[in-house]
Amino acid sequence: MEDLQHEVSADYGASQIQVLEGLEAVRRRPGMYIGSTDSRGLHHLVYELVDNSIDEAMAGFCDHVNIVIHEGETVTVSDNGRGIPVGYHEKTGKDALEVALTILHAGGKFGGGGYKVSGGLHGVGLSCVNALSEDLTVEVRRGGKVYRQKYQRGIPVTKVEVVGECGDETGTSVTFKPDAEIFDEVRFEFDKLKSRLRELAFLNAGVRITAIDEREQPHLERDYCFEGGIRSFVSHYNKNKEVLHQEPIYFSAKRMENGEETATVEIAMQYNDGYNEDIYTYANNINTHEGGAHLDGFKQALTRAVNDYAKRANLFKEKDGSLSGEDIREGLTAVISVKLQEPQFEGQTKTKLGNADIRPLVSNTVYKGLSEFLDENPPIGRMIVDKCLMASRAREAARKARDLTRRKTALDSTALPGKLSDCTEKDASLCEIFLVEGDSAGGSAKMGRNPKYQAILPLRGKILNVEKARLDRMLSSDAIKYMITAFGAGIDTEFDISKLRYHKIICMTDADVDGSHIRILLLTFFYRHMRPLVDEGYVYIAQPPLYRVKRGKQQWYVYSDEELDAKLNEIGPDPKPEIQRYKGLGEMNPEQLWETTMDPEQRLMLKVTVEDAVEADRLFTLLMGDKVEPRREFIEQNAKLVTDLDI
Ligand code: 0RA
Repeated sequence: MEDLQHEVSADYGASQIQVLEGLEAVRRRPGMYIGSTDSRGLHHLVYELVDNSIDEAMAGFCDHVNIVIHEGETVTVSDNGRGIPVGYHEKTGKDALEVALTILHAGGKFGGGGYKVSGGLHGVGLSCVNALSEDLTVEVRRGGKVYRQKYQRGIPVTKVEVVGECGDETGTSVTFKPDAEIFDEVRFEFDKLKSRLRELAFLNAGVRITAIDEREQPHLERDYCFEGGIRSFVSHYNKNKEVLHQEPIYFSAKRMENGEETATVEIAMQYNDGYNEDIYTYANNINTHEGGAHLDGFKQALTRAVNDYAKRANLFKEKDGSLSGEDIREGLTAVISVKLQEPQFEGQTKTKLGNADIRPLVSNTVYKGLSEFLDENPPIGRMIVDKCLMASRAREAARKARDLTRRKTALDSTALPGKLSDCTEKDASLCEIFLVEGDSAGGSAKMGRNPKYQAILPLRGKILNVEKARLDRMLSSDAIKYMITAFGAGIDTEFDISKLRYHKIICMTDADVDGSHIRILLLTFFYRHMRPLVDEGYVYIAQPPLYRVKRGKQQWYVYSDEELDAKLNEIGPDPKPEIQRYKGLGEMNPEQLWETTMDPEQRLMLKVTVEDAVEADRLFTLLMGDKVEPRREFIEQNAKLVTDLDI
């Protein structure tokens, strides 16, 4: 008896040490587990928990996930799934619940099949969030009882306790407070969470995802549930566009092996009357920005199905030959979502799906489904083929126009735009170019800059609606031509980032409505026509200060209203400081512009992410598209933003 007990506790000791080592590893190198400790990493904590609940939903046991941001920056994620198992866990001698919350890689160990964690962490999510939280409480409803356990920085501070009864309700709820020792700043952004939650609701048809921000009075609430799943997603993307057919076309298939479902694919697609190709691909709810096997399968099948149909239906004229994939994808919005057991993420940013066997599954599904759809809906089929033929002719015309501009610049190799004040440094990795709104700010920037590595290109007037314009017309916009020649890397399919002359492209616009308009235009242009700039993180947004606070000889620049309040508090009311609000860059003299916005030692800049560019693109369509109603709605809904910016 004596011996046995000794053995048990020795065993317990060993597993306890393992746990502490595991948690310590996460706390020492949080970046390895959640990417970073900035705002992005902070929000990642919420996504990790939501992903666990979504996994439970994907396994078919959960249809509601709720997220609450409480006062004091604590967050609760709860679901109505089966509840994390509780009770004695043989191997460790602890409660299974404690194991799930403290042992890395515990997630999958309970088996249960289905698709493993949708996030990138493969089951380490719960314990990572736990390790990185000052306080965490988990509550499980299961078998008629409510169980609770509390932790601090991953270490249990209570046992698993029964704290109530719940009838036949089941579910899991986790409340955590991120550790201020770990994160740069603990401040959740409801807007940031909202877009990911909505995306997850689109990707998991029928799952209701609700979110509440209790820090605001009245509380902000969102409720996302889409019975149409990715069909609704496609409709959402096309909301402000004229569509060629009312309902998105939808296909799905499952792969079964030995009676077990091992993969599913879903595709929704809809043409609009624009010229862009918008294909969003996902694997296990993760946006595969770099594409991969599912995208390849889709493109191949789409090209074959449309060409075969056009031949079958006699829609080609002799001279047409066949349609290229690019022509067929013009004006197409599609969402491809695959779920598979062991996703392989490859590529530079680990967002390219590697699983080759998913390619034929997608391509067979699309070929078969689309061929049937086109045969059964001849008017739509004809419309699609007509549009593709038009794209093909326009592409030919654009190619000719582009040849022309290329020849012009090739003949005259110093043909940098006269407006450009270039820098002297030749090593592109050290060079920056400021795209400055207006000639007067351009003048200040030119005088204030460091001419060795900072170039200035003033942009005047409207940049042109890149959404509607084809390449041939776009090239008639001076601003666009100047940017293309100044950057030196070409455009569209011929864009060659190795030729780029500046590794920082910095948008410097005023903090008002026009400024944000121009910024949206620029980002949309880069996203549409110089995509690698965005992917490689070469695009930045300058952050000029909003105010200058001055007292006697001392002065401070502040970049937001919150910062202004803080500064005024800090320096006190006596003697009364002088506050200047900058309405535009033009109000700053060259020295001020340098000090506050351009000097690499002092300035604040935002790096543009693909998500920012996608959002800019969406806003752009809204502001520039043909539809008037959504534009009015946007301006109404953002009246506060507009007035805030335009005092
Ligand atoms: C493994 C097994 C079972 C449930 C879960 C994991 C589970 C984990 C989380 C995390 C957040 N919400 C969750 N919901 C469920 C249950 C196995 C069974 O009951 O047979």
